[in-house]
Amino acid sequence: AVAVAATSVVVLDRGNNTTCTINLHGATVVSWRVNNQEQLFVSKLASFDGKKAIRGGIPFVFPQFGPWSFGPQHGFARITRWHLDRAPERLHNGDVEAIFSLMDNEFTRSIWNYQFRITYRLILREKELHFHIGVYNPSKDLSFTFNMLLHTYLKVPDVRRCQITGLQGCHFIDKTREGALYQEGREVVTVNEWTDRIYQHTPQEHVITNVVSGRKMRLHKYNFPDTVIWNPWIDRSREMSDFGDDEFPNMLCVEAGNVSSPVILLPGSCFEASQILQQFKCPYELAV
Ligand code: TA6
Repeated sequence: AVAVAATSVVVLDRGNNTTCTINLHGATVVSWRVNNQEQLFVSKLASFDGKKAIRGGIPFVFPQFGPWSFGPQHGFARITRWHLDRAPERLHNGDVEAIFSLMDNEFTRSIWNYQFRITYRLILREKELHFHIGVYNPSKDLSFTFNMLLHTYLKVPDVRRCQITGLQGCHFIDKTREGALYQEGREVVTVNEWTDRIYQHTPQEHVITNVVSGRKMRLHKYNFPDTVIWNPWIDRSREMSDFGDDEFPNMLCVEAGNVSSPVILLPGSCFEASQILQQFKCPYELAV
């Protein structure tokens, strides 16, 4: 137990070069390797000093998405130390599972005075990473509302070659155009400029093409009705001290969350949401 208390990093190792690494700071997944290929982007300038969110991987956004008059942008979960409830263990089917939790503490209550408990279960499968989240309200009489989002930074060879499906017809808030509301007309969305959009009530599945080693990434989500697409491009890259000026071509944020309408959690109730990331080759792709 002492060893665990000392460490900040938990590794799930499924064997044959399939691993997942979580930093207890923000329960941030900082690495997911499939056949020893890294699937996630982490900036070379990311800070791991526990003072700010890790720039990359999959930060856990809760209870607020975006600017917050009560506290830090994107809430406190991604800058708070989580607890390892269950160390990595192999399941009967060969998957590896670990369970993390975060509950209210002096720091969170100083910002947002509600009791809560989040359980975060990660399961590493052969070419998949599963995220199961439960948010529980232990209060006898107080409800609270929250946003929640997995801020996934995908690693890509060149973002200009990526296509994102599953957004056509959805309305989106465009933060590059003063938050105006538009409707997506394209069957596949591409990113060729600063992009910062909150797509609302999106389908449960997106496919992102041309991720690492030219493969595709399927993002399946449950109870996460919205999808944020973000790439800072060159000018906003320069505004971030923990993001290299030349890094924007190699990342694409596709973020499943509850953003456009906060979740209302009644006393004694629980909210569950999950995401599955699955890396796959095009079925008709020639075996190279
Ligand atoms: O998810 C997109 C976004 O809301 C962008 O507006 C940008 O601010 C990004 O999050 C990163 O935010 P951060 O607080 O991590 O710098």
